Amino acid sequence: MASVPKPGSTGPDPASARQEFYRRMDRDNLAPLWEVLHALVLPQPQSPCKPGYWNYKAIRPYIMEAGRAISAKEAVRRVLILENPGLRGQSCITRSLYCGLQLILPGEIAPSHRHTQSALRFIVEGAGAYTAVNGERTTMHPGDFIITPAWTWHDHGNPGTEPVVWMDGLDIPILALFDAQFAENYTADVQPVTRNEGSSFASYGNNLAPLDPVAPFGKASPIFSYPYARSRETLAALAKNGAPDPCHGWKMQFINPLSGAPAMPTIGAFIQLLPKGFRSSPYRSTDSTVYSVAEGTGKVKIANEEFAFQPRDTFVVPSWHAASLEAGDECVLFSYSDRPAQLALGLWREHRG
Ligand code: GTQ
Repeated sequence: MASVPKPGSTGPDPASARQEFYRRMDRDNLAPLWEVLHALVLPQPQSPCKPGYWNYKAIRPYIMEAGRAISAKEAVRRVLILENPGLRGQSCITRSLYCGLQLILPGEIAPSHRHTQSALRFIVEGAGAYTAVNGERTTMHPGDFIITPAWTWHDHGNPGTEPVVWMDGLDIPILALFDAQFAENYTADVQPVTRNEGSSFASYGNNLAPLDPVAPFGKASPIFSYPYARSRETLAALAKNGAPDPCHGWKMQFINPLSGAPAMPTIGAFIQLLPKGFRSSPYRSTDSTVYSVAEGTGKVKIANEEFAFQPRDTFVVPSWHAASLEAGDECVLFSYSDRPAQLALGLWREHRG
């Protein structure tokens, strides 16, 4: 039956006429916004990133098996990637961040390279391995927070007697988003040591700075190791003074002492103490956050999911998911997120309660 074309339509059947219109423009790499607008501009975050939890006891056998399957040198970095259950196959734990657990066995080295991605290490198990950053080595202990600023030469080695496992956090998806990746290998597997261990910390890590401080790593902190002993002592002192924050307990961020800014420009890192029996108020923020449990047992509720955690476990809280923490005994949690990047762009939001 012939019908009078309606205003704005191009034929008798508006729906099929539109489909035909879309097919024609599709050949010229065009698409109609009105078909996808609702999915492009959302009233609030609707991340495909899901809550995730990795029990260290359960996954440790795979990490040790990786130690038998390939050498650190052959692998370059012998790492099991923690993939977000909602983002499988994309090598990421959130949409903006990568997370992996790296193993280095006694006597091994992981060869020197540099890249424009920034990296952090949080030591999960074992001591005695080192990471070298632009000519200075730092020895790893459980709970240490170590950074590898963008474009710094870095290699890892284990002259000690026990396997060492650490969490790697990198901004790989951010660099991919901007198509701004560069990387190169050093001319030797192990870079030369040019400064004594502890020199960076002596220059910048004791509330003192040289009279003409240079920023050796640009926007990133000139301290590349933040020892756990210091962080832990600070948290213990804070907990003797005043009440814990209802959402976070006592929570601090790792900073660049030259600027007061976060230790790296794209990735923020935090450490918090929850007193025994603490139950937090729900909290949400736009920075999806990865947690590693340094001490204590407890529970985290993320939207409708609940996970019990113990030391060395990892969990991830996606953007704008309400999270509540419950401490069985006293807990120390390390965490990292893309908060500095969001803050720099004026995007970061939080909501308490
Ligand atoms: O140590 O340089 O987990 O380049 C992934 C990529 C670690 C590293 C990772 C890397 C590194």
